[in-house]
Amino acid sequence: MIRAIYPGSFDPVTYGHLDIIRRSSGLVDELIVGVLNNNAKSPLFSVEERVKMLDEVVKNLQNVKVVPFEGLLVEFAKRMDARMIVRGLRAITDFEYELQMAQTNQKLSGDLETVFLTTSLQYSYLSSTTVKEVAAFGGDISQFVPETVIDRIQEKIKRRV
Ligand code: COD
Repeated sequence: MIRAIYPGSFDPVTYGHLDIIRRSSGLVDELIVGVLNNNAKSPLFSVEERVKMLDEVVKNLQNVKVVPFEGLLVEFAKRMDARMIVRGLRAITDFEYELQMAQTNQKLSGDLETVFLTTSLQYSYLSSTTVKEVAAFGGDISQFVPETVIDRIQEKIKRRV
């Protein structure tokens, strides 16, 4: 039985994340999408909101579960009894951070492996940060995020102004 964790901020979930979730869930028995609860990062969405949006968009994937976590990823993986971490790689700029994180997690845990899926070409430019920026300036984000995210992001941005 292979249980993997796909951890992230998902602030908010984008089609790029969803693509990694779909593809990796086909490679393992169970995929846990781990949503970091870390207010130090000042997320646009609370962890409850991020989990809810993810739950809605993965509801058709039978072997995917969305679970919030706090603290170290290696501790979360231990609690979930998972020995594989899934991460997505876009450009070379992701690589340095991802390598450092994978090696740190391996050192801390001893047996946690990180598996990287390269981004699909059509999502290689996409990030939660750019989605928030486009939305803040009134741009169309419908090609970047699932429908459930669009209304919520616009509502948030209106309230922040
Ligand atoms: N195409 C493919 N992959 C993508 C795309 C895209 N368009 N967009 C994002 N991704 C990938 C990212 O590369 C990443 O692998 C994943 O999706 C999630 O992305 P984000 O931005 O939502 O999440 P991050 O990178 O902010 O998540 C960081 C963690 C929460 C995993 C990390 O901070 C963490 O583990 N924190 C817990 C504390 C800890 O253990 N720290 C020590 C580790 S060094």
